[in-house]
Amino acid sequence: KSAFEHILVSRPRPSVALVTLNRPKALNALSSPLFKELNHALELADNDKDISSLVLTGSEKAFAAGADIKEMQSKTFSEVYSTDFLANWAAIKSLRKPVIAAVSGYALGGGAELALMCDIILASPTAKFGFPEITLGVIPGGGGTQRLTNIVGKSKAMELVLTGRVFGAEEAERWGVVSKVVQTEKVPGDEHLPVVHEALEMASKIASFGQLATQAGKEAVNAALDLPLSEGLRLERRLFHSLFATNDQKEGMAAFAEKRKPNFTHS
Ligand code: CO8
Repeated sequence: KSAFEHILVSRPRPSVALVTLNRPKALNALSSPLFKELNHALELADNDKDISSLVLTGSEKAFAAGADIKEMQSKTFSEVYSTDFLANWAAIKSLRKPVIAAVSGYALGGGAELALMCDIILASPTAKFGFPEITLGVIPGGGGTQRLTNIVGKSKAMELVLTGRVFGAEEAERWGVVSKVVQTEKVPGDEHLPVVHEALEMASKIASFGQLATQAGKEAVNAALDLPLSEGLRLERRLFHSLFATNDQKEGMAAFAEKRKPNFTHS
């Protein structure tokens, strides 16, 4: 367990870091002090050779109910503009290692945006996503209008951003916002919520492969959202080529030929 005030950090599986947002009294509302800790913890994990993948979660009731409205309430334009407020709340998207969001309960506003910055989202059937910023006289500011639109298309994104309507796990899965809804039966012998358990299992699976290949896979998929197809295909092919310079490619293919398990060394 960690010495942080607003988050908990643990290593419940070999090579897997679990980061838990922990402001229960405010439904994990996202504040500047919380992000200071979160960014620090994420950077440590990203630079730790013994960590291969991460899981980010909240509580059963709330992944995060948005940015801390009480912190934002009295801010002025000159303050938010001159400090580029929110810019350093997006550090998670620069991580090289895969991050899985395990969402239970509210993921609203900045909470939904934080989940969308992760690489994979798993949801419990209780998950409630939404962009209620419009009800507060603002709009999403953490990438919601861009990342949501990339996933669900213009009409649905407009509806969600302009009405603030909350949507559940089932719709989120149907639209591709989440990759899977995890049922709520407790896993015997596991202290975690089922959705967190499943995310840890997935993170362990990812951690069983070579870090260089998982990093390249993440880089290539992310490029699909940014680059024209021809450039994305070229980047993918170059990354594919580059992996032939790694020991893990030699080991992975030798293990297949010799009908044994590979022993990846992340080199
Ligand atoms: N900010 C600050 N405090 C909050 C927030 C929040 N976003 N959400 C909940 N809380 C606090 C409540 O004020 C309350 O505190 P207190 O006990 O001191 O009054 C406590 O958490 C419990 O909340 P409720 O009593 O309201 O609990 P309910 O179960 O009745 O309701 C809801 C739960 C529906 C989630 C309700 O709390 C709610 O509507 N919260 C606000 C949701 C919201 O509007 N979120 C969007 C915020 S704007 C935003 O996120 C901008 C994005 C910026 C980009 C970020 C990039 C990562």
